[in-house]
Amino acid sequence: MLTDPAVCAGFTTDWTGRYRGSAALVVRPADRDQVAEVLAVCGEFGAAVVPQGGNTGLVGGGVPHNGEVLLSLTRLSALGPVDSAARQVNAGAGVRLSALREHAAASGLDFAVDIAARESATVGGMVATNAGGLRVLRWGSMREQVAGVEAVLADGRVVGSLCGLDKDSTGYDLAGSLVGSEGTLAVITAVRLRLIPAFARRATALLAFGGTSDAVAAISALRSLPSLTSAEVFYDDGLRLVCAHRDIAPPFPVAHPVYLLVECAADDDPIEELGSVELPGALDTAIAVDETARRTLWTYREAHTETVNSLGTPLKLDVGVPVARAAEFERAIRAAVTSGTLVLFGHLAEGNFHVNVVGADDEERITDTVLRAAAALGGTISAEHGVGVAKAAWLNLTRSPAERDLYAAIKRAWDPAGALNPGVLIPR
Ligand code: 2HG
Ligand code: ZN
Repeated sequence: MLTDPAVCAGFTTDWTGRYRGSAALVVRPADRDQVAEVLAVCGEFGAAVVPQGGNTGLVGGGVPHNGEVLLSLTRLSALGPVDSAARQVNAGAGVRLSALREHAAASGLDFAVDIAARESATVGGMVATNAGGLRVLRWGSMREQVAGVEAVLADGRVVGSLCGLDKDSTGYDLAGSLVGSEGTLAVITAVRLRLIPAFARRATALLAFGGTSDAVAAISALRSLPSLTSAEVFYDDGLRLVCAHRDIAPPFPVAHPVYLLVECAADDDPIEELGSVELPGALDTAIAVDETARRTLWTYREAHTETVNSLGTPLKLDVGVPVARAAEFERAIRAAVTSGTLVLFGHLAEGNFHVNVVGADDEERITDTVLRAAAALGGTISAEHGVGVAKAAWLNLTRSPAERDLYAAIKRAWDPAGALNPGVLIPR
């Protein structure tokens, strides 16, 4: 248990510096039963609790805003043996994504979801936010990987199972309810996760286009490849900032408006099949021939987040639109953001844009406009980061009154006293 404000600061501030709260205390239990005891005691004293994993969240959903008890799950880092017959593994909520992937690799397997925050993000938080990341086009988000969840209710009772049955037709999907629940229903203590084959060969290329619609057309063509794993978009303005921040050379001698980073993974080298796809709109292509070149291509994309942070405290809006409407959305956003520095990038195959704005003098208006634009195109106000406190007030854009009534009823059923993560997902 930590109480020194200087020590607690690392738990009460988010990674961007936008959300700075305070905690009555930080509790770091070592296992599920200690989590249950902590919750039971907090219940007795009527103390609200904010669960936290690796504190890599970007929507203010994992930091205490009003002096709650901060429940850190990072010590729940046990990994069970890989069940190769079922291709599943049990992981404590505090297992870091990179540790999970290393553990799976020792058995010739891998975990499907990969995100840039892999060294710090924990699987409990990734399940709680239904994290997506860089390989969703092939294997889906966290929801698709979850075979079981164990969690503790606000009153200290333990629910869920880690048996990982692939077939179970016995009513409500309790584990599924916790995926994307953002710590508002129960505290996830362990998960059973599906694993995938670890492919030996990867081919990575950076393609340049004149516009987003050409990049979308390229994705349609590339989808004919069963090995296609990633299709990530960024733009020239963002690339220039990344190159300056990292002090690296740009990928091409001339600048292009749009870049698409594509990766294929297979048992046999997928480079030839990647090269065989006709991409009429492509203006330039850089293919990584070795691991160093592959890492460099990924740096252009993955260093966007740290580059944006280096400019100031960013406004971050993770939104999604149907991919066929991605170009329309991009145009609308560029027209709407008239102050500050706009940096757009994301996961184009899912129409998932990360709208980052630094130094704007009208953040509230930008937030409202961007979220409304996504909703108006049949999209979502959060594709993979969650709603948190950042977007709770805008949930009405994509959830009807009847659906929000259901949200409130579900919250009451799991957490009658409203002790878990108050203000997150469902506004206070
Ligand atoms: C990514 O795709 C993450 O790199 C972070 O989701 C996005 O920084 C962001 O806005
Ligand atoms: Zn992302």
